[in-house]
Amino acid sequence: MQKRALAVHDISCVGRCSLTIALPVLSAAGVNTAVIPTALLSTHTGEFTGYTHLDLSDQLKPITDHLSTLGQHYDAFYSGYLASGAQVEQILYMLDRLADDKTHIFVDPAFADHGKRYSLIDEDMPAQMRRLISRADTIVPNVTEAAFLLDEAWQGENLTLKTVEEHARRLIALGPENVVITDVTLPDRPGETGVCVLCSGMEKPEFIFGRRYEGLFHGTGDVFASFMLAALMKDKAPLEAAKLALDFTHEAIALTLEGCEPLRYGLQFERVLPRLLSLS
Ligand code: PXL
Repeated sequence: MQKRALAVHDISCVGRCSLTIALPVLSAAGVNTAVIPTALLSTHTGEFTGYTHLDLSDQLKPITDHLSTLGQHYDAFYSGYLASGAQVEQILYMLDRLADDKTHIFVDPAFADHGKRYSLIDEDMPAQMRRLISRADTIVPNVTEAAFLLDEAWQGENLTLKTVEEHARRLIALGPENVVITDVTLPDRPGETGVCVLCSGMEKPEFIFGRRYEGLFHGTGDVFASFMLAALMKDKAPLEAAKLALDFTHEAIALTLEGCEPLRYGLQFERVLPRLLSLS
């Protein structure tokens, strides 16, 4: 039977991120994907200025209440960028009404990168997001978000394997079954970047590394997360899904660098979708 997902992120009109990635990627995986937009922006907030921003918080409860009358089962609930920490309360409300015990709750915290919260994100977000990840099956924070979620300082270029392992263990203790920490770059592995995967039942976290590409690639976390959820919806185990997602994301970065579009417009993930279409 065709799987169904509900993707809850912002819509940024231009500059691939959030729903403009989640929707095509999940669709290419054959997943029927419904959306609830958390905010409407003209562009994402990295490397663009003058963007518009409409917080859609007042729409979330009425949309949830209406959708809950339809009685549909969602195989995945996928949350990403939220307009504010306060919106977490409404996401928890959505989970109570639209998810059931067979729904895979996949949370991309999507609020910070490179040691800093995104421009519009309030200070309350990490504490609120901690409530949401405790309800999740899978979380995919980057190294910055992992540190914020644990109330730890960002280690930047001094990050060690041991710290990432410890963060993964402390995050899994908060409730999720699978923790994937992305954007792991270590001083003793120059030229490489990767992810740390810890699933319940694994004795220790596993690291997967690939080539590091120099540059600021906007929306990379969203591309990785969407490919990982797509692979999970194709019944791949979490570790295999993370490996596939990393591979697809690295290919999208390489193809983007071959093109001549400015990097702020995001990764040319569309060029990798044929591979996802043929993934059995
Ligand atoms: O890619 C994460 C993201 C999503 N949505 C908006 C953003 C960002 C990162 O900057 O600004 C609006």
